[in-house]
Amino acid sequence: MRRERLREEAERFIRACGGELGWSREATESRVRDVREAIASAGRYEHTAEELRHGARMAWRNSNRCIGRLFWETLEVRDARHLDTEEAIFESLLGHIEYATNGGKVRPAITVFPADRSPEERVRLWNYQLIRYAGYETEHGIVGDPDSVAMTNVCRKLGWSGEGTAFDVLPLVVQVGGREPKLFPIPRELVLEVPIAHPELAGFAELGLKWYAVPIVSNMRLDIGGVSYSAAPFNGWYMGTEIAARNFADAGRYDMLPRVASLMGLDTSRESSLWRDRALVELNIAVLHSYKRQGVSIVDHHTAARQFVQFEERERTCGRDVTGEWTWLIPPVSPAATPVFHRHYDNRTVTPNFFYPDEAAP
Ligand code: HEM
Ligand code: NRG
Repeated sequence: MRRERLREEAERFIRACGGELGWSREATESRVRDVREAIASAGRYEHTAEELRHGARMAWRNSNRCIGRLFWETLEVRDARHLDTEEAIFESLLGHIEYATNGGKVRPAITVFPADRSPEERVRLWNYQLIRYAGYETEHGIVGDPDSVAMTNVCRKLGWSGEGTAFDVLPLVVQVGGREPKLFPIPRELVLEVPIAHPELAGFAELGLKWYAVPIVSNMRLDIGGVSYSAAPFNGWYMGTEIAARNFADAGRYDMLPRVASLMGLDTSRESSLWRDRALVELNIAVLHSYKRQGVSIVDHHTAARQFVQFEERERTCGRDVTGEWTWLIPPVSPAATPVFHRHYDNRTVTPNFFYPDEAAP
């Protein structure tokens, strides 16, 4: 980023941070001067631990597509800016998985690795999420998660081979600067998973479905006050629909609706029997039931939507505008039965925020 722009972004962030954290006027202005000087002399500045913590929380608060933002202040920020080897970064990622999983009582967390010095010299995690199932193209179609076929091929080229089940956890691929990426399998005992059963439908467990406990998005770039952190994996807990209505149901993913419908004995010969809709509901019930039964954190879409409205109210009380992307905020099942469907959202991008790898901040 050009110096002038960086200085503006940095000052705006420091002032916002100071305002929200109750710094004195003198403290804020003195910090602004220091940051200005650092940028003028070195072309960059470093966040204090306090700024990093609050900046990451603000980034969550500003994530327009996220319905889970009520809890933004509880985000645990793990400062890993001092790590510069692939091995140390891998160890820290394992620490994140363990901390976040917490035996099922999921804790929202983010681990922040060194800031990007230049586009060529940055830490990159090639995985979309730290835990994700492989997808294999075979003669009989895709085995596993079709969404992971490209990443699975990348891992194979780097020397990895999976067992070939529908639920093989992909290894972590870590790249530092311009070096070759390194591949690290995740120890099995660190990956908490939930076998899916239905509270009433007996045959449901025989579908052999399971999913991992914690979604840890690892391909997004965190931007705070003009400083870019390409490696900053974060997690909360799942909303049931993400797994049941999309990962398991999409025709381009595990495509389970026909099998669930047949297990339920539904008439799939005509669309107007609404067999897809009925199968979807039972799939959602099964996922919520299974996570709850095993003591793994999960939220249903009605509760999440109400929590989101509470977030909007709290933000207004604090004098902040809420931005949001309606098309992502509404859940994929029964959207109009949630309050979010009936509200309007301003989809402006405010920073700090998370961006896709090669997406520029506005
Ligand atoms: C997106 C829920 C925590 C940042 C989403 C989505 C859901 C969701 C349902 C839409 C995902 C999709 O349709 O694929 C939740 C819940 C959380 C949580 C229930 C529980 C605490 C977090 C945390 C962060 C975060 C801790 C960051 C610190 C985001 C971002 C997106 C998102 C950046 C957009 C992802 C994209 O564009 O692909 N969230 N979230 N969320 N969430 Fe959250
Ligand atoms: N839909 C994706 C996960 C995207 C992020 N969702 C969260 N994030 N809940 C999936 O794996 O189904 N989070 O940080 O909690």
